[in-house]
Amino acid sequence: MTTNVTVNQWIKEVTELLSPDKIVWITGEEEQLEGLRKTAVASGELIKLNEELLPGCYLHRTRQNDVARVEDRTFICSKTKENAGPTNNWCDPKEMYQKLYDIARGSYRGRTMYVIPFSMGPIGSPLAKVGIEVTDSIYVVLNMAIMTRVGNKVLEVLGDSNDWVRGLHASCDIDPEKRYICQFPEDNTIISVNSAYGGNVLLGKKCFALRIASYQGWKEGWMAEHMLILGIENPKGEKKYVAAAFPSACGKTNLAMLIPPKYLRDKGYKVWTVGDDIAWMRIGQDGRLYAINPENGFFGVAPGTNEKSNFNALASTKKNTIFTNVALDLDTNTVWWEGLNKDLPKNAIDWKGNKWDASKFDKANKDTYAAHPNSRFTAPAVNCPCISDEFDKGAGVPISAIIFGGRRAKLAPLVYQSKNWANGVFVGASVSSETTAAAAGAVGVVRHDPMAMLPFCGYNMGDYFQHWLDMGKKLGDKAPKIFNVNWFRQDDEGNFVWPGFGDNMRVLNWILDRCEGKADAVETAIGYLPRPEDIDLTDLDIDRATLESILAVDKDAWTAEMDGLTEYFKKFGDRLPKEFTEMIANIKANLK
Ligand code: GTP
Ligand code: SPV
Ligand code: MN
Repeated sequence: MTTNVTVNQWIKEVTELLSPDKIVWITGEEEQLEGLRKTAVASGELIKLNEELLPGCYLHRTRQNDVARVEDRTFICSKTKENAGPTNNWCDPKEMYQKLYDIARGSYRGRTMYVIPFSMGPIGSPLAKVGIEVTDSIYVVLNMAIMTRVGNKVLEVLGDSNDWVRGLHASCDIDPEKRYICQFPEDNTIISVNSAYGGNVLLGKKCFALRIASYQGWKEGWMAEHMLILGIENPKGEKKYVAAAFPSACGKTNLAMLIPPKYLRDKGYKVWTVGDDIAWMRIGQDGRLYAINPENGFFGVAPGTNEKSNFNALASTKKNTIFTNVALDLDTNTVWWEGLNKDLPKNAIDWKGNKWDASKFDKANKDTYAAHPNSRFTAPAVNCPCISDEFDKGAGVPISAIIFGGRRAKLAPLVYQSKNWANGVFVGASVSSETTAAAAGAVGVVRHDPMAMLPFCGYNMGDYFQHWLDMGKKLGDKAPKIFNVNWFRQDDEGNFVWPGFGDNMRVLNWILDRCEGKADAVETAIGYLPRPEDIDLTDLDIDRATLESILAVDKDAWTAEMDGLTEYFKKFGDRLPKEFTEMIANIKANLK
């Protein structure tokens, strides 16, 4: 409870709208959360897992129609359609409020309204911001208590301020036809109805920390980005930080927690995780760009996570973790997913709640999978063996390099460096990537996803590109260097060419060396590329010709890519920075 007038007024309004039987304020105390876990287990909302093997861990299954973000039902309700821009669904705020209120009205009847005060960023950090989410789902409360900092302390730092984000979540009937995820950036308000899954309902995450915050950053002169943040410590003990934007399910969590190859570990290289999904970045007093991770946990993709691919992520899930839509191994009362190990469980329940028949498992048929391809773990960041000392400090870490990337079977080389900040902004804006299971819809279709922010930019993306250019002008020669990477090149048989995962450290080292002017490169039409000998291949079984194949710039394919980009950029009309058109013309001329 609080004496904040704006908070109390809003709680009164939503109470009248939703008609809950009871109101419970989330205090942040462990005792209260433990009581909620017990209630959820009793109702079947959560399944308690093996306390010895997975202490404090639970499994939750969502409805089969509610397993991912829903981009076609996500709206930016700014006053004018132009301000939402050509890449967002838009609806007039008045109309949308009315529609959502009609859907949500009375829907908490017979239920409890949980009020969750939460902080994005360490409580009280000058870079942190406060939100309040009301929900009728204990699953949401428990996930928010892992993913954000919740409770009374948040209300204390908020004081009498009106600078907080309103988040209303109502599960309703989980009716996909009435599902809406709506942001009202000018009102600091989010309303989400008829879903109970991840990014649709943990309103601190994509809705606030990206869609609302990107709008705030535009207005206030900072940046909210879909980026991991990691620290690389060299043998001298010096730490450098990089931020990287890849689309959903394209390797942020993996890169953020990577374990360097043995020959680099032996030399003393270490990697520290600051964040795995979202970065808020501001220009610091020394003129450099500083980043914080506004989250407090990881909502990570389960399938493919194993001891070898991502040891640190797996270790993070060994206690106090909530698993969503993975399989339940009845013999051990633990969880399983495709890619965890080779021992398919013999006695398991799949993510749909049915007995799973391992003998019918067919890699090519997702219907036979035990875990949903977008099944996830919600794990506290403190569990991560390589969590950075800086994670919980509010000051942020100085960023040396910004990396963009996507999932491209062809074309995009392993790595290249942009020619300068403005060209780097163009490189980010030109990211295309194959769609993944993180959002409902077709998987594996190449689409434009500028800065990995297509589903998350809370305003006109033309203005967003301009904001990036303006930040570069303010940063001047202190601006991070900008790179592009692609871990996902495939050969003609569909195998990944680059080993990826921990071996991506070899590419990070080239990137950092470039930042310090210590590594060579060749200038090409698209940017600076390493020569094959510039990437350290110690202990790696990859021949030079193979490496050359993913470091080549195919002139015809790149010319076609530039033509596609020209078409795509047309949708931004006069809001498209003029620089971009000039750069495309330049690249095409240089490709000839
Ligand atoms: P969101 O949480 O949706 O934002 O995803 P993310 O960007 O954090 O992706 P994540 O690290 O969870 O990786 C998604 C998938 O990509 C997993 O199946 C990984 O195994 C796979 N992956 C990650 N890094 C690499 C890599 O370097 N090479 C290959 N081939 N696959 C990778
Ligand atoms: C993503 O889709 O980028 C995620 C998962 O990180 S969700 O929280 O569902 O958005
Ligand atoms: Mn994400």
